[in-house]
Amino acid sequence: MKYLFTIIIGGLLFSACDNGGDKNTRGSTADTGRLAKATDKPTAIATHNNPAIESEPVNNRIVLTANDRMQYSDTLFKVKAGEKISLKLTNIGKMPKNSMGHNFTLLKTGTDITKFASDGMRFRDRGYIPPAMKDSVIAHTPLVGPGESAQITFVIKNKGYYDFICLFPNHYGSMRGKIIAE
Ligand SMILES: [Cu+2]
Repeated sequence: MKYLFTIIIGGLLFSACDNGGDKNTRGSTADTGRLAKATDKPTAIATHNNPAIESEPVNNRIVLTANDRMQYSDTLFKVKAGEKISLKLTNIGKMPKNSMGHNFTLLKTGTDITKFASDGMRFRDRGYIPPAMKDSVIAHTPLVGPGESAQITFVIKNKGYYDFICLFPNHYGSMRGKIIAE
């Protein structure tokens, strides 16, 4: 079923962008491999009558893996706002950390993802988080190399749609997803 969700979301992203969205960035969606233009607009999947979103279970324990093909294992999570969320990210790849490290970075609604990720590339020693935009981060893990895991806990105070990305340089095009807090 997750594949189906991703395909539906990918399709929505694609059509949302065709109507004048951000045409500057594009990447392959994580699971389908089809090309989709990236957007930082929350409207991309913010359709409350979308059956994929409706049927996604609410779970504040997130388990995520990342692989050598720049993919997360899942790109849509639904959580309860105002309650503790635990997230475990495991890098199941084999490539060295300095060429294929991964992290999870959850951003506040309205953050310019393209600017955040491209500015962040210059700040390797800060985990690729651009200092001028660090207030846009709700939570993040450190970068994890092959076989490594990182576990964090955080709270999303307000209901809404939130983007998460991998901050390793040039990964955010395909390594991105949504957390819906309700
Ligand atoms: Cu990555």
